[in-house]
Amino acid sequence: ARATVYGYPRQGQRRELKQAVEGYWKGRVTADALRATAAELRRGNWQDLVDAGIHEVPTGDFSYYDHVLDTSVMVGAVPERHRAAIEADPLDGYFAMARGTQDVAPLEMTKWFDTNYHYLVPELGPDTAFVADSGKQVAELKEALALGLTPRPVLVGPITYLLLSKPAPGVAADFEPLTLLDRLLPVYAEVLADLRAAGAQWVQLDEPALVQDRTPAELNAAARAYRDLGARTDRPQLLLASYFDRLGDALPVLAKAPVEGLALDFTEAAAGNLDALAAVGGLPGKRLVAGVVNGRNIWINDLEKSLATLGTLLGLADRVDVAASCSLLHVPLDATLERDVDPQIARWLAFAKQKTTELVTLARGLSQGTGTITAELAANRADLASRAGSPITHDPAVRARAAAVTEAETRRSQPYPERTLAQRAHLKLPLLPTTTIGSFPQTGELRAARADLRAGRIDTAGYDERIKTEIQEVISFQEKTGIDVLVHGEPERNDMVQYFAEQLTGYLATRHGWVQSYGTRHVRPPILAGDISRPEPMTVRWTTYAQSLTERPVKGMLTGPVTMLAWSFVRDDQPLGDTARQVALALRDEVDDLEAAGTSVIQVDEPALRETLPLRAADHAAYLAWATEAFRVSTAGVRPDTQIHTHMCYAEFGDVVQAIDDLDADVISLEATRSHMQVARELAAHGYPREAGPGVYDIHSPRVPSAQEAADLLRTGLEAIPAERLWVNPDCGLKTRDWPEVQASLASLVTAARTVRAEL
Ligand code: THG
Ligand code: ZN
Repeated sequence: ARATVYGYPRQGQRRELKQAVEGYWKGRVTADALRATAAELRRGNWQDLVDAGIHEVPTGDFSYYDHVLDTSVMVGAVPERHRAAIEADPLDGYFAMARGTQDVAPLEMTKWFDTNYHYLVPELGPDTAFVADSGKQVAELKEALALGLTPRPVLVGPITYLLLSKPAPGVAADFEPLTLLDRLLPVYAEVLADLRAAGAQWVQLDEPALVQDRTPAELNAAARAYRDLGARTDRPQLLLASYFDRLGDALPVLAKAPVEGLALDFTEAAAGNLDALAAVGGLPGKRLVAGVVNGRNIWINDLEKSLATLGTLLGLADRVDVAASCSLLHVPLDATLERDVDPQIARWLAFAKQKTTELVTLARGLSQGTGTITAELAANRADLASRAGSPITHDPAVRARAAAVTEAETRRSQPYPERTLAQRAHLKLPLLPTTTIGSFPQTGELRAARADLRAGRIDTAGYDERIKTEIQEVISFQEKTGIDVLVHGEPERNDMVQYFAEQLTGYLATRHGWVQSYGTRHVRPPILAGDISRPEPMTVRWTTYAQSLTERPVKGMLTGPVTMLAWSFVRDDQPLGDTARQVALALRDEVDDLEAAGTSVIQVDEPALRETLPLRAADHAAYLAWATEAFRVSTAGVRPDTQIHTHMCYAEFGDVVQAIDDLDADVISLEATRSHMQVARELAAHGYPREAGPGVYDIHSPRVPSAQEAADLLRTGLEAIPAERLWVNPDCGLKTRDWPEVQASLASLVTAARTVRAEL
């Protein structure tokens, strides 16, 4: 048995790739310097892997921006509008597809399965003509060979590639990219032949789309694809990789495919794969790569448990290798860089480097006997015991409170029809009230103030003064513009999850724990390590300060429990629902404190509710039950006349409309501008009974909407939602926009609301 990985973080220890790519965009870094930085990062990663004892290293997993975009280039799926740019300069054309230019729109971006990584969606149509371009794959393979390594190129498989694609603009919406399979397979065959000619022994084809619910036709397509590719003689050995969930009905299909190896996820997320593999009689004659180390969380592995799983698997295949469940792209690079983390807790953490070491240890234990890893096993046992027995993971007060939550505490004291009357009497808002989602532009001065505070150039009092000045400006601007429900603008927050994580006991922040979100953008997810409690109020001070400046209601702004979990690394030693409930109770105290301090409108954002939906429909109901209950636990403690808002960012609500209803929020704001109020119609079709603010200002674009456009959107909204229940707001927060755009756009929004009010 040997250890291997499917992919590694690309950005470098100090995010060198981000600096180089963004420098190239700004003209400060030449193309040659960018290429040199990239080659050096790849070399460094391979060296780390080899030094750790990995035998076969991944190649082609590197990317300047996104590996799905790289696949589009590899198969020649370049949209018409980007073709000229690619022909003029392949690198600039590549970035044009990723980011757009003055004249052409980029590809759309969406989440890679249920991770926080975003890929660029291929655009295909009946006229798409694929052409093989194996240049990048072959070049990286040769780079690794020249270093004397044993490379295994990693490709997005053809089925996953097509299933992640969408109809190009102008192509019928019901066009199915999978119908292009016969055209795509020869292109993959050509790339495989090129890789073999260049010296590849094995190629990994990633097919994570097969862990989602698939129709028999889709499974047939997968069977056909691998019969075709498998039958070609001019190819390396093929390793078909799946991860993120169980394969289900796809498992027998892949087990029968004429390929030489299969990689399966054997972590808890994919429970069922082990039994299913045994049920099909294993993989006689094949190589099995066993993903026993979780590749997407940051906890140390239970080595003995993994060895037990691996021991079972030994009987089911010719050769068993050890891997992480998925690419290590989804975890930060190195836990030893986190010098601020309590040394006690640091022992529980494993980032990409530490996971690699775990894999090598497991492979040694499996092939040479556990006697060769006794020291590692003893240390691992001690670290696991330290975590299991720690007061950090077991706070009796938090546990007792979570266990004692009653059904009544998960429900508002009155139903919405009664609450809305009380809220109207209390808030006295006009019809079609205007509001914003919460954040205002995060200016250079604000970031500088935070940097000054961190560096000790200003003290807390000096920082607080800067925040107060900003809040005064934001409040006075909203009053002048004529907004009805104000916000304080969140100048004190860096990130909507990190800000709360820093103030909750049980959470820890990292300093270098960057994970790629999309392109050159990264997040540092906080680590939800223990039982969660709130030592003191987190937002009350700034909200009440803002309220003291105005007669109009100021909204309290919180991040909801589901989003707090979704954008963190969560503990794996208890059900997610239990963790969500602890966070919900901490937030409930904050909500109650805001109310007691005189806040009449409180918004609890849940942008991640939809994105955390499990990959398989069979798992949806259980997730939505705990997720919606956690939201209600956090918000249900308030009086009937206190108005609870929530906000979600993404446009596709189809599968969660009932869950949105189950949140029982009084008002929900949603992204709707680009889809021309589609969500308003979806909510209406569902019979959504409460208030909603489908956005009328697209904050993802620097474009300022006219009052006329915003009014037209409102009139469209009114066709679905009655005036008594319709709010007027932007699609999302304003923190990424500049002040001049925000001023002009909110003026349009208020004018539109006044115009349409006058028509009622
Ligand atoms: N917070 C957290 N997770 C998230 C989001 C968030 N995941 C999903 C979504 N929002 C991701 N979107 C972004 C948007 C912008 C950036 C990253 C992810 C970004 N990052 C800066 C960069 O890489 O330059 C770094 C920001 C920083 O210094 O903290 O711009 O909102 N937790
Ligand atoms: Zn949003």
